[in-house]
Amino acid sequence: MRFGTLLVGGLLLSLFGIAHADGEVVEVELKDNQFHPAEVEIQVGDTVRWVNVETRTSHDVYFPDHGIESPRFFPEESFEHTFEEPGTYDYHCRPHEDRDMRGTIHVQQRE
Ligand SMILES: [Cu+2]
Repeated sequence: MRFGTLLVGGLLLSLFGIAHADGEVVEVELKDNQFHPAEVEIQVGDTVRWVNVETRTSHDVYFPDHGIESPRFFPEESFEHTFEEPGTYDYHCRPHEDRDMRGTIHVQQRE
């Protein structure tokens, strides 16, 4: 059971995680005016990289409660942020807030 859990965890890490200093880098794609995935779980010290994969639309990433904001970025551009405090971080894209372009980053304390 424990071995199975470790195996699945390792597989998920190898699929979604990319080594980056002491934390992982998790990618969120900006596509069709949505964040994919909209909900992400990471650990303290991990980095989220938002990658614009649209054909022509620009977006931004704005956390109104945490003072984190990106400039507007265009297809093939990205923005990243490393989360150093545990918590729930709600964000949205300011140009597309009225289209419900939003997401949440859940940052867990590293064990
Ligand atoms: Cu947008």
